[in-house]
Amino acid sequence: MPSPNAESTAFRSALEVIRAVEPRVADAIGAELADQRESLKLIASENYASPATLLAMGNWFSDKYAEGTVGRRFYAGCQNVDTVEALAAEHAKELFGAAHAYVQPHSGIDANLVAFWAVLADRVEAPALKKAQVRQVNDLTEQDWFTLRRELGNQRMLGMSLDAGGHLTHGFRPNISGKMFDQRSYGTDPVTGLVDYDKVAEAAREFKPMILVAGYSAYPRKVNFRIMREIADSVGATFMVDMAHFAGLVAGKVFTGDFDPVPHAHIVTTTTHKSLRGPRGGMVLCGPELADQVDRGCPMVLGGPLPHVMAAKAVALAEARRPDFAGYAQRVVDNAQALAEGLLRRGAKLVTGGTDNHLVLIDVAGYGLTGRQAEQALLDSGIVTNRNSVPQDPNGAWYTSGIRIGTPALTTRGLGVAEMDATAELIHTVLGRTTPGSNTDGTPSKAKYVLDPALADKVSRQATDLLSAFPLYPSITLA
Ligand code: DSN
Repeated sequence: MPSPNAESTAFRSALEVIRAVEPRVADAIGAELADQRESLKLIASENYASPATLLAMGNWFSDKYAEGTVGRRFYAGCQNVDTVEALAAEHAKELFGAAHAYVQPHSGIDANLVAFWAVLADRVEAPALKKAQVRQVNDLTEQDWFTLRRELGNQRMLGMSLDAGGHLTHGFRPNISGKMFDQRSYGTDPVTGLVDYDKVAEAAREFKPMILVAGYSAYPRKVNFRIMREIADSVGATFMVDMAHFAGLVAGKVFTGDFDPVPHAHIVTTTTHKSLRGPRGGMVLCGPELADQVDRGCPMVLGGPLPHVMAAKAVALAEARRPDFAGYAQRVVDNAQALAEGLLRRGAKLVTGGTDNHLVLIDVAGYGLTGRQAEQALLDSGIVTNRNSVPQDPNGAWYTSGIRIGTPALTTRGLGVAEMDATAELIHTVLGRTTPGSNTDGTPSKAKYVLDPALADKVSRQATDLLSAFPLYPSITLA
């Protein structure tokens, strides 16, 4: 344990030094801590990294270029970067039981791109790949992309549809993955909201993808990766899992057996900052057969690695290997289930009727609202969430009909199932008392809403009261 005042001293000193150069930055950093302390953070993809993780990012590693891999760099003087990159990879391998870990990706999108190119490089004939690689990606027109896809053999990717909870990077057109691959999606059962493995198998048989992707950012249930691997094998697909959202539940051994992606997938990607509670960044895990291709991520796909973030990954992964991380991971799920039960008891409509992971998706059409109206009304009331599509969403991806809420951040803060019931009450109160607004010409608006400001203030105060027993970073005082 650090000495009692070490964390406060570290952050206070850092701010003092920053303030001497650009006081507005120091003020904004302080204000961010204050805002995070005061709000009920229910964004399913956010968390609170430890002081040690945060501090590991603010140092001289930021100044170092280190293209290449451990012991094989394109720059001299990388011995200390080698130390932290090797440590992060070692912790990741031990934590997840993976043969290989590549810890350089700067984000989840980067990790997925590294994985896609590794699979393409492994499976596409070398001349086609070489031809495809000679272009400057930034200059490509739609026609160029069409040609490039053709040169790559029109490789196919099958992933979960966006409105069922899949992610943009799983082959959708606004993302580069949708330009690299011909994409098709599998959805969820219209009645249960659950993945229908028979339908996935049917889609795989028809479409014959090169890559079958599992993983989600808004699906509130477990996925059976053993079955998904069998489907992939039956059509000769590479099975990839993007576990960005639930990596903390895998690390904490809440998702085991068929629900642990690592033993079942050929390649697994993740971010490190969501339920895993590390610094912002990404990571790829794989077996020895894809390791060499994955390690070419930089410069194939990535810019120079961020050694300061790899240092923080090493710290956070070391924390996740401690016994108490399993307790945190279990509480994340217990809390999500308590929140879901609290909402259901009060009459909310939830996609799939509940959760068995860290997130809950409220279908706010049950309150007569769009996701955008609900998100803003909750924000006015001190509750930070994000709007999200629901399956077959009639309001599209901008207005949406859903609110996604998640428990990793509040769980890290120490809130438990009793506070989740209180949180459900606050959410239900706000949504139940918000009504859709109108445009100036009297037509119904999908964005405007009516909420009594006095009620929003009251709920805000209740949220602050709820949080007051669970101070965020209690060891740190900045003033
Ligand atoms: N933006 C992340 C999320 O909120 O789920 C996924 O990329």
